[in-house]
Amino acid sequence: MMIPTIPTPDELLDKGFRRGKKAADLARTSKIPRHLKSKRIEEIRVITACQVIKDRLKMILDRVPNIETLPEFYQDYIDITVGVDDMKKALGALNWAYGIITQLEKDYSNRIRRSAPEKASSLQKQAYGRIASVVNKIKKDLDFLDFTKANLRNMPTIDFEATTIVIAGFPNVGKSTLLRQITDASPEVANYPFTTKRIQIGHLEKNWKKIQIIDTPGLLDRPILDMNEIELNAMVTLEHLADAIFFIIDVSETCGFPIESQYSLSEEIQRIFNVSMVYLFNKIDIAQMNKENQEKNSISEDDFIYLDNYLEKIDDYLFISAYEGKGIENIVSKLANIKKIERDNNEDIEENDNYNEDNYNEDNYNEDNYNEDNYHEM
Ligand SMILES: Nc1nc2c(ncn2[C@@H]2O[C@H](COP(=O)(O)OP(=O)(O)OP(=O)(O)O)[C@@H](O)[C@H]2O)c(=O)[nH]1
Ligand SMILES: [Mg+2]
Repeated sequence: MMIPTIPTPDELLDKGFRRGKKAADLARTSKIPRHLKSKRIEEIRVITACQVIKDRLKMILDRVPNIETLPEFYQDYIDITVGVDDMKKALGALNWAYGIITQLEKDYSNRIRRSAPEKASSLQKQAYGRIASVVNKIKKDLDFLDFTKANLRNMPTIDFEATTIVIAGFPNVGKSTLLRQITDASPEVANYPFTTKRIQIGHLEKNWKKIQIIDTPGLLDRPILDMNEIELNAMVTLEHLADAIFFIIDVSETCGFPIESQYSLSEEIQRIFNVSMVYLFNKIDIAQMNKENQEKNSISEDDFIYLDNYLEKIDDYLFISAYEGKGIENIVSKLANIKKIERDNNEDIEENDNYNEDNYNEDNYNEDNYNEDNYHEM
């Protein structure tokens, strides 16, 4: 997600005050009657500083997409990554500052205009002091938005039109290896759990159908409440995007987890998400088979008698070696048969890009709050 560069309070004030000075210098050279000049200069200084600071705040408020209009997947993603409520609070604080500065601009330009010329300069200083105090009050909000910018920079770009297959399974079972095999994506593969920390997307086309394959971080067989941010990323993807789940079970158990726990996770996922599931029994190249069979080129289900308990409970499965590319063509033909699930949250992203004028428009600002002393921790 594109969030504009977020200034620090000092940067914001520096820029405003520098531009204020410039405008004042310009006014000094203009032809204004002498008795009005000092007032005019200070009025212009205050107005310019306020305008510059407000413009910057408005630019940020306008450019950050309105979270509520984003597809639910993004909303949840943002919530897990930075926290939607915190983000709204930070934007609310910027909006508050915008309102106060608008008011200060009006108040002080009036006061300077009505003041005695020798008072103009001290009124301007007073105005600057108040502007600085307002801007400094939103320091933690600016900091937070800067943190948000850094964290959402790599937010995945989802194609909401494409049929979406989500690859899930325990850590280290070969999910990313599979994504590499069947798409153009090149996620990191390593021989340790939790290599993949955020979702990875690969694309392919089959029978003119756009298919998007999402590789997720490994999940453990444990309650959702115990999951960390990395695992929640996988769950949110399953919830909002999966038209089918390709669940990988590492039959070699070299991932470090027994088949039984892997299978039990698949049941849990099936229970939570009512989406069709294809089981991919992976790493057959190193799975335990009897000696005689190991020498054969082709593998038959008879070689995996020890999996019978599981196989009799499921109807859609394949034996594969993601590493050696065995069984991949069967997966690809399965992909072609997956039907897209129509979800009401698959809004067009273009539409969601319309900026949040309504939410952060100064007109909506409550007049009662136009006092920086009323600022509560938002
Ligand atoms: N022998 C063999 N090794 C495999 C196979 N598939 C994956 N591996 C290996 O298993 C290890 C883990 O593979 P990854 O693709 O990173 O597994 P992952 O499920 O994405 O793991 P996380 O991202 O950590 O959850 C790597 O060392 C792979 O080379 C396979 O079919 N056969
Ligand atoms: Mg991985």
